[in-house]
Amino acid sequence: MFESGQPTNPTTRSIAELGWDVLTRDDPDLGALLDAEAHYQTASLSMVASASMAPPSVLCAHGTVLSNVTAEGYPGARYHPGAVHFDAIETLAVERARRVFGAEYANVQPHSCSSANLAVMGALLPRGGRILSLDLDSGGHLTHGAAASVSGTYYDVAHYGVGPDGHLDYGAILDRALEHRPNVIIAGASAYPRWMDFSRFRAIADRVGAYLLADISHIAGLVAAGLHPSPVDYAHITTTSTYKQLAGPRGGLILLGKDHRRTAPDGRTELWKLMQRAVFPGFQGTPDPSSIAAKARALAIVSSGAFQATMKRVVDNAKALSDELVALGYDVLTGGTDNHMVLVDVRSAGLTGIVAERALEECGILVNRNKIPGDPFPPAVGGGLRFGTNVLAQRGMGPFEVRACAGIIHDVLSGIDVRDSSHYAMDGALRDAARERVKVLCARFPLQFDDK
Ligand code: DSN
Repeated sequence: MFESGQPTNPTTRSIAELGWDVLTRDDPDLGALLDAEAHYQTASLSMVASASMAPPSVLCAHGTVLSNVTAEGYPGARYHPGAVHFDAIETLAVERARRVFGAEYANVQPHSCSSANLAVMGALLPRGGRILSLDLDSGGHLTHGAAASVSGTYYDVAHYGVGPDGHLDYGAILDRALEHRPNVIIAGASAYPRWMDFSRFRAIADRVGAYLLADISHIAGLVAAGLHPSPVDYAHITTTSTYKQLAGPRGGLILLGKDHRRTAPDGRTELWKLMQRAVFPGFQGTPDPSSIAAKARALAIVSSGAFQATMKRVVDNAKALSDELVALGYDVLTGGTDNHMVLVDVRSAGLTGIVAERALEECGILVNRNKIPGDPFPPAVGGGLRFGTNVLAQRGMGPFEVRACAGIIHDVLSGIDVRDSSHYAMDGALRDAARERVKVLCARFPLQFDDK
């Protein structure tokens, strides 16, 4: 496997160091692209709400010899030999996930939160079973029963939306639940800037005899830091992705709280056992050991005081961004935010989501277009923009810098010449000035790509 002259018994550390040299030597094209990506991330202001920057030790844990381990099953009950160290690593990840979220049970094997959600639904619902979830235009997620997702074709899905003020209306959700009689209610969003009241969701679920699934992918860091109420003891099952606010690898978790021993729909199996089987062998074969090691590392970082401070800055920054955008005349949905996310209806500024997204990207600011409640545009265009403050906070920026970002964003969006719903023109001087301001901010708050 190693070139002659290279160590024959390398330590993990030397494999990591050797790996980069071998890659750039043997595949300079790929090496150059990876280098270019690192520079691009350093020089861009990422305000994509689902993004975070994985710390170097998480990236390191993800790129190790564990990639060579094949081990279906769970620790102590594998279908392949040679899992002694991987067993210990998966056990560590499970223990850390349980501790971070105060959970009774954790499954760290899902390849993503999408797979976790599908495993949960597949285990709890019969074919054609009924789901009630937030609709896509109101901030829901594809895997919560959207028509384009397998979850929307296998199950009978009804949606709740948001009220005229953009907030969830729990009375209306109860009415929808009484009407649709779902087997599973999903509380979760990918574009909702306010707290979710999981206790009220649970009361609604209990009223109609449904299981409650909370998908906290976007807010998992805030939940872990105690800055958003936790669903773990309200929902029967909680899922999350690990690469968003947890700043870990691509992957998912399934967490169970006080209902972990409650019986599943068959009336016999305990929920935690159902989840074990649902992930493996139900929806996945071999787990990804590298990803599980990186989850273990990310969850250790999530337990630290530094992570808590970052999450506080995430929320402070989002509030500052929202206030500044409102002051600049933008239509901020719900008038503000409780989490890391700010949603703006850009139509009143004479824009569409795609035009605004592309104009900002041209200047080094990454924000994604989003559907908004009552949106007349298709998803590829969108009437809204979704901002997030995870990465700005990770870079060490605070409200002062975030207000500066809002100023650059406003100068770009108010300076472009909009041609139609998808096209615009930008003056070169405007672009150069914005890029220079982005460059200066990014240089003052660099991303950390080493362990110093
Ligand atoms: N769900 C998508 C988002 O919120 O951006 C990506 O995971």
